[in-house]
Amino acid sequence: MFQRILIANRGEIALRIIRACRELGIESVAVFSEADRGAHYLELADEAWCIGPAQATDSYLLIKNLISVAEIGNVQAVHPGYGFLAENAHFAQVCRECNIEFIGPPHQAMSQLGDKVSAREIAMKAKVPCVPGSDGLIEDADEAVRIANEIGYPVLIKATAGGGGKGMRVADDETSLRAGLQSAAAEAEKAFSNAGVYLEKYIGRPRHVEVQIIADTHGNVVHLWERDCSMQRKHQKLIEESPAPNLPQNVREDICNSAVRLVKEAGYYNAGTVEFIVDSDFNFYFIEVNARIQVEHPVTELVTGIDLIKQQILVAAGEELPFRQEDIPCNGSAIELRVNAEDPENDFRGSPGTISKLRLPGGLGVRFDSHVHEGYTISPYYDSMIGKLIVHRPTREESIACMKRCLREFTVEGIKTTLPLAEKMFEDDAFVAGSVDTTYVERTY
Ligand code: MV4
Repeated sequence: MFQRILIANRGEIALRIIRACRELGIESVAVFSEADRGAHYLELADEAWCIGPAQATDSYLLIKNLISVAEIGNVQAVHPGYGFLAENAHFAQVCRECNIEFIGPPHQAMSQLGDKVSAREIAMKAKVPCVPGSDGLIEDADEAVRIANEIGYPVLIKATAGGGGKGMRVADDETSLRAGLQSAAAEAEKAFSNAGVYLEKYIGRPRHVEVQIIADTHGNVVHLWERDCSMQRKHQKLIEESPAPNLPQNVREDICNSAVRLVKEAGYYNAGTVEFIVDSDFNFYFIEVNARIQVEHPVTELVTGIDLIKQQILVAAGEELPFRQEDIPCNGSAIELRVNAEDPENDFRGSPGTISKLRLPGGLGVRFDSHVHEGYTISPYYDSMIGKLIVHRPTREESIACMKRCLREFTVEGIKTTLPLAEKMFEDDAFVAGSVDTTYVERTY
């Protein structure tokens, strides 16, 4: 087992990993940029090292500084959290070459699944339903037009090195397809240094259902049920929940078992999420794999009772999973609300600043994962999420009632937050009915 772990991240996920280490009796080495100096969560780590200025490319993304801390901090493993270097296969490789265990998937599987076209090929081999589309990258526009005529418009042009919606274009006819191919390839080249694009039939108004997976290095792979993340705006999730509302049990099991088959086929291990879209007839289609722990992992921890960060560390240390698929329940209903320092009245513009007053909700089934405190200054250098409010109750109705009670108790002053929008969302009839799709928030709010 590891004696010391470097946490190559910041904020609420760094605190989350510090807590898991503490409970496992593992020392934690935290890092901070000048913008995060003095944040209270750093005091909970055994050590905290400054790795550079606020700019992420000179601190949290700077591999050589992170590896330097790993060396002088004498750690045996590094946990990347999410964002920053969590899905950077080069970082995973550098860690392993420096004899530091990377708490995450093997870099080969990370690269293979990070490439959307090769992920589709693996999915098809594993008999996981994929959206009808091109068989690999699009080599020329005429080929694209032929494929689009076969699968029918509208079609979606996607960047193979993209993800999370970046570099996607919808085309309704041949003209917009030819134009879309040019602009998507140019954007992909600029954003990912990889202009490769592929085609998929556009599934209108899909739900976003993702499956939590964890696999060890002994061939054991289990799913930890699904999360519905359809309440999102411009690919930024606002609310996530488990189980997915109004999804028939047989569909749930098919989606979750498909995710297990895909991960097995890819030779993947550690935690990961297999993302699907689901149409109004409950047909589900594989979209992409997120080869990291995700922001919304607490939703799954609450319905399964499994500490995912601890399991990641144990798997990275070579332990076998301590549970089998039949041991994993999905108890009750968990709903997570992301709380962002953004102004919903101003197109969700970031609202950095100092929190002058903070009153947190509590009570049975209430969890608030956050690094902030009264007097904390939200930096403009990093993402705007200040915390996640997660509630877990026996039924979805009770969870919604509990969330609404928490929102009445929750007070944040000194910055604008998305809390006023949250109150409206939890009152929203379509949301309460569990019938929203991924376009709902943008169409309604
Ligand atoms: C799609 C789709 C419709 N049809 N693929 C968005 C980014 C990545 N998660 C995949 N995404 C989508 N792929 C086909 N063939 C609709 C989306 C999509 C979406 C998917 C999941 C969650 C939120 C979304 C928001 C807009 C579009």
